[in-house]
Amino acid sequence: MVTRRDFLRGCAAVLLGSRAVGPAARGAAPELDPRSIPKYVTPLPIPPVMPAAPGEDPGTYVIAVRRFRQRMLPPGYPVTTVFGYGAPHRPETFATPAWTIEARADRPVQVTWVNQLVGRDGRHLPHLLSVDPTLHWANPPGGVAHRDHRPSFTSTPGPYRGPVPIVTHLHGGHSPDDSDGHPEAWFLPAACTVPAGYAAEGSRYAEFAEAFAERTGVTWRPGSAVYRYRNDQAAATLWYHDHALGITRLNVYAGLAGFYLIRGGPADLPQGVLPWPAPQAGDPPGLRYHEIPLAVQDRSFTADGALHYPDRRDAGGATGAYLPHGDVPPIWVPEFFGTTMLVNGVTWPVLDVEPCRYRFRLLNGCNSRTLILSIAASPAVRPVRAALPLWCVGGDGGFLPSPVELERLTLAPAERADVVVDFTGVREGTELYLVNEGPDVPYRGDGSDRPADPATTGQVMKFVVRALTGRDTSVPPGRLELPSPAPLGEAVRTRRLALLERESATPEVGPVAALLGVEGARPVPYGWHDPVTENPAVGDVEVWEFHNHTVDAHPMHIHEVMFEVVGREPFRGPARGPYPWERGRKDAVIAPPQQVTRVKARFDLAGRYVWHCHILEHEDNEMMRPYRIGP
Ligand SMILES: [Cu+2]
Repeated sequence: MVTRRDFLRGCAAVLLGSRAVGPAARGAAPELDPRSIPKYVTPLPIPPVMPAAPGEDPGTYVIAVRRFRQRMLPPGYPVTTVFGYGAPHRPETFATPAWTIEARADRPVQVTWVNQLVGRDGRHLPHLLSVDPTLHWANPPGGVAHRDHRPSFTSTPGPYRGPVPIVTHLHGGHSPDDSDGHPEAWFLPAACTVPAGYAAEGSRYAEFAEAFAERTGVTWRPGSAVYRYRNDQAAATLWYHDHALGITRLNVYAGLAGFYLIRGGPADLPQGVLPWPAPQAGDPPGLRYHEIPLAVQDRSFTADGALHYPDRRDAGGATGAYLPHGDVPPIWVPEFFGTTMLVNGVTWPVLDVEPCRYRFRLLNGCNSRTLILSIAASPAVRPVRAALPLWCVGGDGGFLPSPVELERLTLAPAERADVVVDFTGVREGTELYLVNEGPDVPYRGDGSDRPADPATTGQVMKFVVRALTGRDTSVPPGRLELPSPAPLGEAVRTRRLALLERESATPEVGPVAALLGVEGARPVPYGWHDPVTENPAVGDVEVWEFHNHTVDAHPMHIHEVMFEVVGREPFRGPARGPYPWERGRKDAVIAPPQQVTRVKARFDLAGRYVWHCHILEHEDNEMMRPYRIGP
């Protein structure tokens, strides 16, 4: 638990640190040509392990959000201003992606999340990116009465420049609702410049703070929230990221994401079976690792090194199309596709590997982009011929029933894959590439997708095979026996849900919102503000059907549960089971267009949760619904 004194000390550190940062670069600089950026010059950063709070029980963390600079582009280019997580008592820990939280199965973790997006003199920092105030979003200026609303305007507004709301979700966590990072449980920094009348917290913050205090005795300080994670779940690759209402796409794009790994328990393998070691707390720099998390993200930059994200919606010059005159949000864009590929926070990195086995925990941390990954001998030849297979051993929620040998791995936003790559026998000096054949536009998965630009976003990272320095004692992937989760059993009901879109009344503009709803003879769309329509009883096993009436695939994510993928059924065509790499437990599933995608889950913690599309632009603009477990 952070004390008041620690909290103030944390703020003071920000005040000092912020002088070096200066205001975020805005506007004028042209976009950086991705083809001009040299590839494979920056060594892959491997996120170290997040240190626990000093003087506290193990498993107790204080993690703040700050603004700082980080080298994302190669040497010789400007550094990039980002948001990121870190431990306030160790300023060098602030990074994006964040340092990894290492958790053990069945040992709870407590994190005090602190919003330190404040600058010199304790003034709040505005967002790095353009916040669209016309969405149904956190809306702090609405005050207590109109926070978490869609505000009304008499003329088309510019971006919101006020204090930034944050709230952290542990993605894949079996978390009580007070610790789940509900989108309306956000909080502003405890800054001296929050204007009078602004809401400092989201509309659900107080009720979760009260529930948390009641069950733990721990109270939340202004500008922070304390969460407890049970970790009573299978060993798996989780991640934590921001989830504030209507601004998640910008907070995550600015850098608010990190890995959270659960190890141990009956659903893990003994250490040494899979390639090892992974980073551990307190490691000195420069160690070699054979288990490495890889967060793949697309980003665009301006020539001054700033992150580039669209600051307006193109309405074909029809200014009357924008809210409040028309129906088009002036800044929000329906999807985002960056022009460069980053792994662990740097563009197109290179990793020296030994001719032996590696375990890579892959995360698609992109806002909108679906990846189709392979390992190839040539970076730009298409179609890709795999030089080495990807042995998929696990997914979002833990291990698969058996290893799956893949030439290509499809990974939608938020999905994870636990993969073994065996470089054994590859000649020293060989160069191999992680390449991407997913599209530079929304993924459809119906065979019509065109691969990403082979010169830029079609490339991800390079491996250079060096000399072997030790004996590989891990088990070859084809011979692995994996711990399999027990099946969930019969469902007590099936919910028929619909994935929908709303088109602008102005021709040629396209969608103005993505929507969820209830399937029927005519699907009924609901917005975020509509009452809960999904209310499983505690302990119920249910099948949820996603009837996708749109033209693109949507990666659907349900909080609180790890589901089984039952399968997919085209609106006109035969049903199929899950893909082999989807046969473990999952928390996100690709729902292709014009198909029904079925998942089955046990809902077992009473409370208020959400389900949503994990294309962050969709999630931020109505493609998210509240749901409730139990009374
Ligand atoms: Cu979507």
